[in-house]
Amino acid sequence: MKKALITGVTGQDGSYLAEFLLEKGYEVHGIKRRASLFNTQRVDHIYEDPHTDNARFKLHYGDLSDSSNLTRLLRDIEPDEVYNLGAQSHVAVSFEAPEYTADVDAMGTLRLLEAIRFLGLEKKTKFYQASTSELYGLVQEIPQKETTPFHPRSPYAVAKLYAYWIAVNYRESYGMYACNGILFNHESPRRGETFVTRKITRGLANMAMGLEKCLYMGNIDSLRDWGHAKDYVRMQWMMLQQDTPEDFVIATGVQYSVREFITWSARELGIELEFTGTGVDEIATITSIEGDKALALKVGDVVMRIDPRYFRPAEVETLLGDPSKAKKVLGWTPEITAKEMCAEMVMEDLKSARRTALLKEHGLELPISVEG
Ligand code: NDP
Ligand code: GDR
Repeated sequence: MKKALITGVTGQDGSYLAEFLLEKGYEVHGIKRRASLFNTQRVDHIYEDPHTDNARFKLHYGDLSDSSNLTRLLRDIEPDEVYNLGAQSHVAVSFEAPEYTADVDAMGTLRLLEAIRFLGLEKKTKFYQASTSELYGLVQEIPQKETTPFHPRSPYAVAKLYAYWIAVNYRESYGMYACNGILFNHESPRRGETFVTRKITRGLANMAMGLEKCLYMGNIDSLRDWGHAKDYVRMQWMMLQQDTPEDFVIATGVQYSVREFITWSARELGIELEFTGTGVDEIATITSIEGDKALALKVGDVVMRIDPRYFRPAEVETLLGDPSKAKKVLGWTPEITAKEMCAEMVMEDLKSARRTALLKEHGLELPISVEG
C-alpha cells in the first residue's frame, strides 16, 4: 500500500486530495495545526477512529515552521509521496503578514525537502510543490505557460517563487523526484470564505435569506482563469506518477472577470443585476428577480459596493493559463467549467444560509460576516 503525506490536509485542496488518494487505496497521512477550536471540518467526513484496525487516514499535529516536527513525521511515516499544500495562501493577508508568509510558504518548503534529504529518502519519496499562477504576477506573456518569465507581485508570490526554485534545485542537485504544479485559481464549495469566488457566492446566498445586506468588493475588473479544485487535485497526483519529474501549468485556458462571476452567481439565485458608476463608486443594483430563491431581496436593492480596503498594494490584474503541456504529456483536461462550479457553490451556500436562517428564527444567532 502506497503512503502519502499531505501538508495542508485541512485546506480546500488537501481535503479533496485526501479523498482522492484514499479512493486509490493509499494510506493517507495529513498534518494538521493545533488550534483552540476544531479546524478539521473539511476532512471530518473521512475521519477514521485511530483505534480501529486498518485505519488508512491518519492526522498528525505539526507545522511547516517546525523542522524537528517535520523530520520526525517523515522518519516515522517514510511516505512514497509528499504533497506540500500547506501555506498561508491568502495574497492580501501576505501584505499584512509578510514575514510569517515567507517562513511558512518559502522556508517551510525548504524544511520539508531538507528533511527528506537528511533522512536519506530522496530516492524513495516523490515531492509535489503547490506552486501558483501568482508567480507570473505582472504578466510577461499571454497566455502563461511553463516557460513564461515570473514577476511576483506580493509577499505570498515572492515566497512561492523561492519554494518553486528550491524544489527545482533539489531535483537538479540530488536527483530528487520533485515537481511544481503551477496551478491557476481553483475553487469549490470548500473554498475559504475570504477568497473572491466564495465571498461572492456566500455573500449573495446570505443576502437572499436576509442574513447580510451588501457585498463589499475590491477590484472587480480583475481577470482570472478559474477551475474546480476536484479537477486540479487529480492532476497533482498524476504529476507524481510519471517516470521523470517535470513542472506543469494547470489551468482551464479561459478567463473571466470578478464582475462576471458576480453576475453568474446572482443569476443562480434568479437575480439580474445592473452595474453602474465607475471606480470606487461602482454599484450593482437588482433589476429583476425570478423564482423564490431570493425571498429577502427586492428590485432596486444595491447588493454590491466597492470598498477600497480590498484593493491590494500591488494587484495581479490578469491571469490566463495555457494547459497544453498537461494535456499533451499527461492527458489531463478539466471536466468542470467555471460556470458549473459557480452554480454548485451558490447552491451549497444557499443550503447553508437556509440552515442559518432557520437557526436564527429559533433564537440562535451565528456570526455571518467574514472580512477578506
Ligand atoms: P487553503 O488556504 O484552503 O489551505 C491551506 C492549508 O495550509 C490549510 O490546511 C492550513 O491549515 C495549512 N497551513 C497554513 N499554515 C500552515 C503552517 N504554518 N503549517 C502547516 N500547515 C499550514 O489553500 P488551498 O487548499 O486553496 O491551496 C493549497 C495550496 O495550493 C496552497 O499552498 C496554496 O498556496 C496553493 N495554491 C492554491 C491555489 C488555489 O487557487 N486554491 C492556486 C495555486 C496554488 P489550517 O486549516 O489550520 O488553516
Ligand atoms: P488570488 O485569489 O489573489 O488570485 O489568490 P482571490 O480570490 O483572493 O482574488 C482573486 C482576484 O479577485 C480580486 N478581488 C477580491 N479578492 C478578495 N479576496 N476579496 C475581495 O473582496 C475582492 N475583490 C476583488 C483580487 O484583487 C484578485 O485580483 C488565489 C489564492 O488561492 C492563492 O493561494 C493562489 O496561489 C492563487 O489564487 C492562484
